[in-house]
Amino acid sequence: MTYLAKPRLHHPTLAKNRVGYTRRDYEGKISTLCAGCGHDSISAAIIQACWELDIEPHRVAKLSGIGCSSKTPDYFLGNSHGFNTVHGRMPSVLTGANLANRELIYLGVSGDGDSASIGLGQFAHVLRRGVNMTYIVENNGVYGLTKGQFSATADKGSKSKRGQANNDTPIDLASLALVMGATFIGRSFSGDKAQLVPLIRAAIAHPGAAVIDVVSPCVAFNNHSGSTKSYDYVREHNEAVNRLDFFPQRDEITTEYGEGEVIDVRQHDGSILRLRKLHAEYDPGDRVRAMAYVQEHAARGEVVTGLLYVDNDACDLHEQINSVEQPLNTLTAAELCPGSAVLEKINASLR
Ligand SMILES: Cc1ncc(C[n+]2csc(CCOP(=O)(O)OP(=O)(O)O)c2C)c(N)n1
Ligand code: SF4
Ligand SMILES: [Mg+2]
Repeated sequence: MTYLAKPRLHHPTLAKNRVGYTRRDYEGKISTLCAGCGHDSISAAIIQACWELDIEPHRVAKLSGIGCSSKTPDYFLGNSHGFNTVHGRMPSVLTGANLANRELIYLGVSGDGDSASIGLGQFAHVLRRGVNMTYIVENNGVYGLTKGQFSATADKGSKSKRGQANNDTPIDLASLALVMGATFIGRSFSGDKAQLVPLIRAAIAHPGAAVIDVVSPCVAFNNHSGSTKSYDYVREHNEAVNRLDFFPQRDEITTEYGEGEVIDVRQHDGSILRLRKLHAEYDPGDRVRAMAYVQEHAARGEVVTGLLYVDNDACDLHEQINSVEQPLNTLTAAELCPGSAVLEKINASLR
């Protein structure tokens, strides 16, 4: 219950990261979600990833829409900036915040209803604009908060709790992200923390639009047989194409692997994505083949997970529009409004 405050005292022996915080310093309020909801496991993975990355909580801005998934930012990073926006509108608010201050780390949290129905246009545009953020979709195939109606990501033929079949073609958000030009695309499962935490770490470090579609079972409305978003179904049909580990620039890589077992992809900032291939032919650098691969496997009822695509030359919206580097709130009035003479000159150049 949110009115039950978590004890603020920490055991003195709790491990601290390089910026002096314990893992508990990245927690939020006590979750009010149903016990066993996949979304709580994703919150735990976000907490773990931010703690491991030594991020100072006040440098993070977490934004969400409406839904059980969009409530979760209340349950992690209690000392970060937060904005619970309107249903499906998180991407445009995040874009505005990012344009005003590029120094924060932007974390967008959404649901399949929030992103694939009312917010579908916003989802598409924030990706094609290359806004530097980590966009996590907590995908359970239903509108959990409003009692379990099929969402647009529900698979054709999958059954509701009452046995009714879904006749609509599903929207695959990872495939859509590939088409819309996102430069980091992952898919994971809330029940697979070992896969999810490194994906979140790498997505946060990625200097462009990063999306992770996380299948996150709704235990109240979509965890029965006949559902393709249940714990059992995803465990049985999970086709992981690779296993990712992420090493920030400062970390020394100590684990040894035999030749050919892993590929290391060095990023511009010196960090390393270490990929252990589970499917030899899968190349996360090939956007077009990734689309075909994901679709072919979806047609067989398989859920392809892992790092699906990464563009190592990604650039973000600020680079494309050549915007000012300083946060807007640090500029003077004269810099923000250079006066009528300058406006006159701009207008004249457009005539
Ligand atoms: C403008 C508007 N339309 C409809 C609603 C009702 N509504 C609240 S949450 C929701 C869907 C949430 O589904 P999803 O994003 O998948 O989140 P989940 O609860 O499944 O995590 C809807 C339709 C709303 N709050 N605002
Ligand atoms: S209704 Fe579903 S999505 Fe919402 S908290 Fe419960 S299990 Fe999670
Ligand atoms: Mg949902």
